[in-house]
Amino acid sequence: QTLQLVSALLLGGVQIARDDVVRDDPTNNVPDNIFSKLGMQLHRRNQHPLGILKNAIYEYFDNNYSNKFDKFDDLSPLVSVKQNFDDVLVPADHVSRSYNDTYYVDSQTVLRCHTSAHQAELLSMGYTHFLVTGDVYRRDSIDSTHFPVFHQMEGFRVFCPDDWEASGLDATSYAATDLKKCLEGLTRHLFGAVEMRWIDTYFPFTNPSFELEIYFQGKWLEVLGCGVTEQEILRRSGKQNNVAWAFGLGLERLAMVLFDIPDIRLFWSIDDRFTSQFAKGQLGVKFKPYSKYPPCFKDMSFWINESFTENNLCEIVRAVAGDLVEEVRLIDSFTNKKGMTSHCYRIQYRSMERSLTDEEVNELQLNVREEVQSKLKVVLR
Ligand code: FA5
Ligand code: MG
Repeated sequence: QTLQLVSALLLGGVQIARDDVVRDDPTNNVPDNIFSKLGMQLHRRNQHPLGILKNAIYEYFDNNYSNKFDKFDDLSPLVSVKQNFDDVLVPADHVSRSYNDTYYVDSQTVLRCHTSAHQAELLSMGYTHFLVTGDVYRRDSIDSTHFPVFHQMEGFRVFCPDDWEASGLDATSYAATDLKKCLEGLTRHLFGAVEMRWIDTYFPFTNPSFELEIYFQGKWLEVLGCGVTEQEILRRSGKQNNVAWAFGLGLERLAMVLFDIPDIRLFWSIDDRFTSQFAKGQLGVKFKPYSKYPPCFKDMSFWINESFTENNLCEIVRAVAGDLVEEVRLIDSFTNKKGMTSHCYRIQYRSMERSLTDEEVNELQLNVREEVQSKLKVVLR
């Protein structure tokens, strides 16, 4: 087995070998196609839409806050279960902890599924205003706005009693108001006018919690989660007299809207018809699709079993077809008299760069069918 080293510099000074991340071990579910993305750090490339966006957000914070935000963008994505979940109060039985949702390197180490994994540590190091940008990893569904590796920027701001006492508001309302004002200002800085709306939601680490959605390609697209930090998180780092807000932006989602990028896979393209369209500091240049190659659809039906999950199916399709898969969609489901449930999935293949041949797609589909049968132990119909 070749030892593929990821550059030491690229992972916060930690040298990581493939054997450290991908293992044939039941406590490890990291496939090679995910390992190959580690250390790419698209968000640190000034000519890449994600780097251009990160820099534009930095600019907003630099211009609008006299109290400078400390910036981190090369913290290692390998974090402990404690950092990723416990430190941000994710309950022991929360779905996000499952092997179905998160990539585990071993039982105590994960590929971070959000940049919130760094909140508690930075807080206890004494930082009170900070931005953390990084690649995050999730087992997830497959379509044009979801990818198993994407990028987030975390923002965190701590307030002192002096900040809210003069306002006449209670601490929580003060922080929530400031948070929304900050993010609405950021949205205007990035987009000018854009249709957006706030949705109430739940996160274990904030209360109240909100999501911001932006209208894009005829749909509301969720671009960020945020809220007023749970007091317990502040208390644990000795800040029981403070209040704070936090947000987590999905950088691809914002960049899709800003640059008119229709498919999330394009961020990984090395085709210069993509890369040459973006330049340092140029925010919101509209992407001109160089062509749209025809999609190819393949359906497959099978009887599911108790352990079947859609994320597991998507993982297999990704492992076989890589970026050639555009969408995996459940198109039919029924349960027969014996209580057996059948699912029919439509797999959409399309290359961003060229036309796929029938032979090639048939081969992919054949491999998907074999893998699905042997790994998921389902009965193909
Ligand atoms: C979180 O990850 C929270 N940590 C955000 C947060 C931080 C809330 C601090 C409160 C305080 P969520 O799972 O909703 O939340 O993800 C945040 C954003 O990441 C989403 O709004 C979306 O823009 C983006 N996102 C989520 N999943 C994917 C995916 N598979 N591909 C691309 N972007 C995604
Ligand atoms: Mg969400």
